Amino acid sequence: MIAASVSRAASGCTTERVDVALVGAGFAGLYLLYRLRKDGFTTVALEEADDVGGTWYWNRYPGARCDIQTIDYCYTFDPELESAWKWSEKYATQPEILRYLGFVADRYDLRRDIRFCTKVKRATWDQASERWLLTTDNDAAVSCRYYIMATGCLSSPKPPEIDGVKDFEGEVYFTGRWPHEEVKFAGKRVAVIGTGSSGIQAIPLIAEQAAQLTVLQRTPNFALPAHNGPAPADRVALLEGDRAGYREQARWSGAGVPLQLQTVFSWQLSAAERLERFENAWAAGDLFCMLRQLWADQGVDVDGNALVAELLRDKICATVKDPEIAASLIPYDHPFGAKRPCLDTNYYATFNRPNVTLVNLRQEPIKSIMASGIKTDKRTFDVDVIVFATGFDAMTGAIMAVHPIKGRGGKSLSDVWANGPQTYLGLTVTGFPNLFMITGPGSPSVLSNMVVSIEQHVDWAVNLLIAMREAGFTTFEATKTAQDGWIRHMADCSTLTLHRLANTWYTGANVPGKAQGVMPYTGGVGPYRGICDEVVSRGMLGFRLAGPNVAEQCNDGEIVRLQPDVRLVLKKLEEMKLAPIESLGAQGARDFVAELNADRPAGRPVGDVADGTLPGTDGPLPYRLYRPATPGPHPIVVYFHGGGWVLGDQHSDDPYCRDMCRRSGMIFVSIGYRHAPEYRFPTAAEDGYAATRWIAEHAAELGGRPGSVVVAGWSAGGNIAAVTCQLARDRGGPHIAGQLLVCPVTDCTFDRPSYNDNATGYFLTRSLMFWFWDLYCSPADRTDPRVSPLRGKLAGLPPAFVVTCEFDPLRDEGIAYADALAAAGVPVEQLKARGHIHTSFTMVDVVITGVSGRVQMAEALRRLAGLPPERKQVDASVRPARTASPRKIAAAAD
Ligand code: N01
Repeated sequence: MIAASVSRAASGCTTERVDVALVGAGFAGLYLLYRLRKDGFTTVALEEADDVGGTWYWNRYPGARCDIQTIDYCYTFDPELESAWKWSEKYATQPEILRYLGFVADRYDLRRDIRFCTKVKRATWDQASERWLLTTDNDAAVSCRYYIMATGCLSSPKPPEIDGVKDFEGEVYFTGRWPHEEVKFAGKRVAVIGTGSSGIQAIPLIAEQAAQLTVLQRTPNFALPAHNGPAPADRVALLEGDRAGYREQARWSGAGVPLQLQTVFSWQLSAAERLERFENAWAAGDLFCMLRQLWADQGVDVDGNALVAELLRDKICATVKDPEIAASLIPYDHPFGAKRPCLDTNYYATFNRPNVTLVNLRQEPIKSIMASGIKTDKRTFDVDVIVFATGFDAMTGAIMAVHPIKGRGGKSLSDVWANGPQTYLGLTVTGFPNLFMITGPGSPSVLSNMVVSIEQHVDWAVNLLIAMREAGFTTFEATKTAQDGWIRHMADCSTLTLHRLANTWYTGANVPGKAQGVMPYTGGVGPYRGICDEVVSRGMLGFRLAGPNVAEQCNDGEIVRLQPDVRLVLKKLEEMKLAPIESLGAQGARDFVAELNADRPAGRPVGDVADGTLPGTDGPLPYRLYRPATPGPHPIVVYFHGGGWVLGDQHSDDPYCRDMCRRSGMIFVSIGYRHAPEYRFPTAAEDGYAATRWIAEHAAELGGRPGSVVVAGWSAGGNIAAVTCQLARDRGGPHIAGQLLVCPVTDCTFDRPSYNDNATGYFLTRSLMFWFWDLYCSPADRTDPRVSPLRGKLAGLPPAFVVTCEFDPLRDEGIAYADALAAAGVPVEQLKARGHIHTSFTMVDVVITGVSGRVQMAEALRRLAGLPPERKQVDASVRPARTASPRKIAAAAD
């Protein structure tokens, strides 16, 4: 039992002065109190409820449980606490979690610093004293140096937005504010509005008691069975075998639970293998298994996701006996996982009960609530009880709506966030000095095991306060540059997942009029932790620190300028401590690249892949042809692979060629041109031209559309493509309809800024480019347009689409070539890819943020070939028959 709470509200109007005041006594508030006290800060916690528990205090509705396994959903800061508490079930009930939080509060004697039944009415930053002044509803004000919101993400229930709630004469309950006394449903007619996690947990239990239950569903949600019971033995054994290691793995994982990521893609599995994986995850009764462990593309790609969604739909059909009810319960409007899925116990089977009615509000919306019940536009339901399971003003509601927060210059947080929340790291806000939010918008929070995120945030924040105290600083504030950078990084991260494709509380779409955008950090718990650590190791990058007797410190800047997945790739490469490629010799470098390529994700299926040879100037040249699955003839793209004229072959850009073939609906022919140092300049260029000529002349034999070809190439291949266009113009053909140049080499000088700015650290280095040039071309030949096409005549060349990447040594020469083409009257489009590196677009299914660039390239290829715009082709085999609406989502995903 939780001990009786003690409020120690000060009497009269005295102002309590503390180092830190915090709001909330849930998981975050309790751990904050523990840490702050341990580290010598005077602290007070203000809590509206009369006891600890936070969300677990308020959400007492029947069936409320956690849906992350409880051995993971608990504090890890004190191993003794871990051994002092034993969970009774795999998913603990709300009363057990509340008992646990009471136990923690007692164990560390935290209640003496909590003022219960205290609501903060206003928080104001006082510039003169550099302190926050809090006024409360029980007269006792607080003056604090630091103010911390530990108010949770799902604490502010959202009004139901239905007319007439006040007219209802029966009982009304909100799942998010459930009474402490038992609610009796026996013999009553009950209506539940809302089928999110709360509704889905409560509905089966209410149905067991009520005389009649009417479930009013606006949007169906995906739910899977919890299969609750004892914690799974294998998981417990893992934890107990190496508790510290297990916890550490969780801290660096994607979602705060130590699970291995899947590396196999859906298209590498047969339907039977996919089904087996799905059934195993279904049997495991674990959200994360279903969300992350089936196949690698399920969370990032609409097609991979549609496969899971369809299997889940089959389960609903198999459980619900009435096909019409089953059809209403099946979600079609969002990818699985884009909206928070639910764990249930007998949810779908509940709709087989004779006392349960499902009302599909999409077919008959609620018109109003009346004295006797609920009126839809087709019927009236007389009920005794209405349960609103209508959710929360999530992420920002508890921070903004609860009380005005006025920062520097009297600016209010709700004004500053009127167009959506803006934070640095999800922890701080520019203009609001000395304010922390634990799991604020921009933190991994609700997309993670909350307790893991909370412990990280609290440790990071308190460690900052300690470091400031030691250095004599008394204020911190995020800079605008840092915050703007974080907002950009958040937007980049949101393209890594499918959350942006659903209308949910993650995006603010559940609250009418709320600004919309993905609010939690989608880049993962481990990467987030690494970024926070980097902020510290780079001298509190993005923070202005000041104090009365010390010089102000501000290392301004953006913490992440790379695309999030590019950053991870580079970190992995850094950890591998590879020798510079140029130190390996030509053969060693080729072996190394072959080894790297062997480990990369296999490219996706296309209609047909055929290897062949074509006659070059001095003998046969190998090629690989990729044909789309659609009926031909298709226009042909002659493709030149990357590799600095030294590395690679006709297979080495296989995933890129497959992807572009699928997206553009065009044949790709990748040419095995000869390489340096065995064949130096101008062999590669002449091979490229000869191959293009032969393919153009034999287009029909290859199944292609005769008349003209498009050329494309990446890196040195981009160089060959550009040169081929100049040679074709000057040598009387073939006719080239357009050129796609991806990060091309266009010039022999190394003095453009990108060569220095990006000289090292972004995979392709300045020194590697020196080596490539040396092997391919002697200095005397380097200004020849057949290797430096920027120095050639540019008028009369085919239209071009030129792609450059921000963190590529070759960036500026690519831009220079595009600009020079335009100046010469050639139609040119440019894609300047922010945050990308030289290899971003060819690392298919590794650099997910490269997809939108390849979509643009494919569209450009179609334009260049004179084809109408078309959405990407998707295999019939992976397009489930029932999913009509996900097509819309697929289009949005592109
Ligand atoms: O809220 P929700 P929730 N008329 O927003 C419907 C966590 N949680 O409290 O989708 C009719 O998900 C609304 O319909 P629609 C978990 O993270 C965890 O259930 O907007 N219907 C939706 O069906 C969860 O995701 C656990 O069309 C209206 C429902 O109400 C989050 O809390 C347990 C309506 C709201 O669903 C929120 O869950 C419980 C209207 N005017 C919650 N307005 C665990 O297991 C809203 N709806 C740990």
